[in-house]
Amino acid sequence: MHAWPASEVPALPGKGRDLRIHDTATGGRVTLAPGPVARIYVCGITPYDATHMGHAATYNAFDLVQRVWLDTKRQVHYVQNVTDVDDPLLERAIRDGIDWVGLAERETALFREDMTALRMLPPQHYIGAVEAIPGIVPLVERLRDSGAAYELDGDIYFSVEADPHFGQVSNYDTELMRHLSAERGGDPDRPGKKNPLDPMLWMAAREGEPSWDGGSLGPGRPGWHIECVAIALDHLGMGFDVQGGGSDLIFPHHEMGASHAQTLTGEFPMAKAYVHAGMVALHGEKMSKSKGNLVFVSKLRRDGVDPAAIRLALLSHRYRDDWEWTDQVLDTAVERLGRWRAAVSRPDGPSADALVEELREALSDDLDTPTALAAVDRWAELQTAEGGTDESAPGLVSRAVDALLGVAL
Ligand code: 5CA
Ligand code: ZN
Repeated sequence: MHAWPASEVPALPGKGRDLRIHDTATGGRVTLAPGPVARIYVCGITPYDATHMGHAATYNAFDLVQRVWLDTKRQVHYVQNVTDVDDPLLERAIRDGIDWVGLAERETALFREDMTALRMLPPQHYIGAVEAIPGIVPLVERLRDSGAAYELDGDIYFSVEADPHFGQVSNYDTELMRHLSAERGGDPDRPGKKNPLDPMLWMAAREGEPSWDGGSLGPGRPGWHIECVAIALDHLGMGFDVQGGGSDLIFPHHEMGASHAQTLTGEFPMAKAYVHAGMVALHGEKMSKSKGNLVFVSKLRRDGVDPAAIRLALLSHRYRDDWEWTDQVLDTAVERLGRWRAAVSRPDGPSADALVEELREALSDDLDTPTALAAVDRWAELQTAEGGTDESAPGLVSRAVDALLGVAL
């Protein structure tokens, strides 16, 4: 699939700092020091509804990770998927009486537009589940042939016991795993499974549902976790730097994905850090397509809200925190954007060299965006109150805010 156009990332004077980020697997901070090419996989959307603020907040977090790396003069190799066939997508298409392929294409197109408007850097490889099927089939065959997977009435399940490191991404206890598995696409109560937690790798063709040639697996479609693993291993290989997504993907998705990859390769770990963004809520409940309590990026854009203000609203919260979307959050961002734009539109101002270093320090400190915004606020305040004589300062602030925060002033 094609991704979306990249906005330019201005180069800043000096050099950025290495990223210290919270890793779910170890429960602590890790300092990421990738080679010249940093590798990141971020789980993409299931395209059955438009991009909401929760999605945008999660993609914002991983966009910042890349901006920190780019500021250290590294290249970034970024891969993202689109879950363009899965139960919720098929269910929505049936509910609305529309073709599931058309639904996925329409919502993916809208997602690209939203990401472009928000100045999110595009992945180099943007891969749909459907187009990944030819690569998924041999992986499932290998797992089955090595005894790490088994058949149940034509479906193929992964055996979690095959991975000695199973459980080391989420560190959840069995009871919680079972509960979350039932809630998030698993089937812990299906009779005949070796372990209730075992996830499906290949679902045999069902009446009335799309299916593909699965070679020795028979016709069917892939499970959710193996989709991301096949794409990640194909384009990044093992031991990549960051596996990213929202905290609702910690279990089962990222736990199972890591186990699939580790069992397939015999290497550990799949990723150097498992990074998870908090959940954005609306009216006290997690924003989710299935609940329908949503604020869409595209709707705000249609209402004339500047995408830079939407982005500033996302940045006003620390990525790991759960937070609530309110009109106030957006109003504050609109007002802040106005102040910042007024401040950089003057021909000179107070020196911004220290501000660039403050931004770098804040972002490298587990993406501390509230501290970063406060630093720009202080420069803008000084500019308004006292001004300054540095002719390069307003331009440098614009470039730094663009390069490090993705906000065009
Ligand atoms: N296609 C799968 C991943 S392979 C999926 O989870 N799709 S999704 O459309 O449901 O979510 C896309 C991304 O947005 C995921 O990283 C998910 O964790 C994140 N996300 C979903 N809802 C929220 C929310 N309310 N707040 C923050 N992030 C969210
Ligand atoms: Zn995924």
